[in-house]
Amino acid sequence: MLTRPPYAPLGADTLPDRLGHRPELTRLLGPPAQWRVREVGDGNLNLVFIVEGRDGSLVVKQALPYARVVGESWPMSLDRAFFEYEASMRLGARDPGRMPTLHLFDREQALQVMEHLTPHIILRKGLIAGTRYPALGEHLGHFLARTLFRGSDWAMETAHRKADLALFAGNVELCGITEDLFFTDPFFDCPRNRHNPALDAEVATVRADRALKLAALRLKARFCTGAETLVHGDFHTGSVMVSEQDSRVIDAEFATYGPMGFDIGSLLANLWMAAFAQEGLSPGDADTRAYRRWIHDLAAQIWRVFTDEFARLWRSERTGILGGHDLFEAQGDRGGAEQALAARLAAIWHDTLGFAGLEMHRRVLGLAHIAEFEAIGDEAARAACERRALRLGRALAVTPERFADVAAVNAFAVGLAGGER
Ligand code: SR1
Ligand code: MG
Repeated sequence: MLTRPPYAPLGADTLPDRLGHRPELTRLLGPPAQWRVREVGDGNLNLVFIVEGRDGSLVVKQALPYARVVGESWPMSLDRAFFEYEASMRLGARDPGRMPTLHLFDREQALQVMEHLTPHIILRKGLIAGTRYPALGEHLGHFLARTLFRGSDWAMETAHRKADLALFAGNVELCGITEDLFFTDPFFDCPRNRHNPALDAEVATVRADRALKLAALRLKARFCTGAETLVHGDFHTGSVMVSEQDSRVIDAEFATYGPMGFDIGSLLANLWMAAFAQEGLSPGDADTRAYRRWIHDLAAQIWRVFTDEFARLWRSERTGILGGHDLFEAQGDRGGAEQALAARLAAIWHDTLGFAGLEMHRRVLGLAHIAEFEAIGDEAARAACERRALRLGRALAVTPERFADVAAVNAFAVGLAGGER
């Protein structure tokens, strides 16, 4: 009987020997003797290798049995590679062309071999560099609408949907990380937290802020109990890769059934934070303000494209458990279905604002910070940007009713940053 080797982490030096017999790689790369391997992972969890061969290049991603950002003291199940694979298949099918092509998944080795996206870079890095991406808003708005709608009770029939819910209920470890890191850690003195020392006063204020903590707990309840759809679960600007014309979504290992607004809020929060960071990265010039405006317009476009596409799908693909055609369209009452759509979008917007507010808190006060703020070398300048993120974040989480649309959030953000558009 052929025994499969037990899990072992790859290294740049061992990868050709370990994977050189797999046709999924040799077919695209050519002979392993000519492979050049670089480890390029800069995320919080996994190993990522770029493998270049005679005939092409590929990416190999492998989970480690611990969280890379902390080290072996934080053991972590390899199952996350399985959930990432399962989620990527679903998200990719719901919005074709937006996820990298997968060539191989090996559950035992917790590894995936996928398309090497080139000349793409991580969106976060593009935002730090001040690059504009003309197609990005449409791509991300569509991706959100299609994945969130098509994975929901409005689109899925009951047996398929329940089986899927049961499958992803197994992603307990990563879901637990989100529950802690997103909704709880930033609001108490958790040893995992870290923050800019110039923010000590703000940290004390946050931890004494009962209204904010109540909002955090309310939103945690939404996240834990609002299993509306299969969400990506970590949909920030580090999970998007971009070239001038293309946008791809990566890293779906945190996927879980959750509220639609979770992915949208995570993304918009990261855009609003990237806009705040501009002032610290290159203070005061007209280009900085113009680029900040571009980011704000991008946030507005994503929401607009999302709502338009969501409405289109609502009208054309609402065939799932919650479809409701018998109650409305079948009785000649299209207005009823439109009223339900408006209510759904209003609920998503409300959730989006709250989750965005908490994402801002955890990226300033929790374990996992963002490169946009970290790249601001001067502590006081960084604190000024982070403080604005905390102020906006609190307003979004505690008083979402103040913000009717993205324009209102953008205007509030501009006001915090000194007013000038
Ligand atoms: C220990 S994992 C920390 C964070 O990194 C991931 O990208 C997620 O955002 C997670 O919360
Ligand atoms: Mg990630």
